[in-house]
Amino acid sequence: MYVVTDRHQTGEDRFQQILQDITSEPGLMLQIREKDLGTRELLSLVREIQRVARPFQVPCFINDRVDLVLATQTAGVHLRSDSMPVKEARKCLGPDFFIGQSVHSQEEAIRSETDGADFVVLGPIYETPSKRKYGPPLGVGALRDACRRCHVPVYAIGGVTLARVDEVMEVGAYGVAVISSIFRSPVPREAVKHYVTKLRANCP
Ligand code: 3NM
Repeated sequence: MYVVTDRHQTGEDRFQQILQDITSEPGLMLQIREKDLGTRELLSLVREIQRVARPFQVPCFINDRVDLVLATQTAGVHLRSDSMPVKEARKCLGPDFFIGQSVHSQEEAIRSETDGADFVVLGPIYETPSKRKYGPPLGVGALRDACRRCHVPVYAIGGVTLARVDEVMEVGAYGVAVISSIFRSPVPREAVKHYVTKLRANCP
């Protein structure tokens, strides 16, 4: 269960509260994706999230910022498709950090794996108001093809709801990445719990 942050969907106070509530749920990993924050603000947010997440050993990834991963020693970086290339990020980070990457086609997924990404996040699989930039949804057929061809874990993102977990797992997804179904849930912790239960039920 890969939860991607977006404090604009909640407001600051509720955002902090949600992070505190969900990090104690087992099976979670977090991507800190607050693209509009300046370096210092982002650094303090990362440290704040680490303070909450570390006791529960929740792996944290920082969107795009290899430098902040090194500074804060989070689990790794989450690269965008237009971020520093995976190979360059690997040169900076070495073998001990994870590198995940967002990809928007099967070809990008394979390239990312070949370049050394540890996992990829493919989307948008479904229609999502959270991100229209990447055009129409790819659909589960594209997810199936990417999962067949990639050896690294492929997470499904974009409009993934609890009701769609079975479908994406059936076609071979390793897990799901979500924003709104957690940050817009009235009970985020329960939402995470339901996702993790459903994901575990789909594990071979
Ligand atoms: N990346 P929600 S879709 C951050 O396709 C993000 O790469 C996407 O939000 C991609 O869970 C997306 O609310 C938004 O649909 C996911």
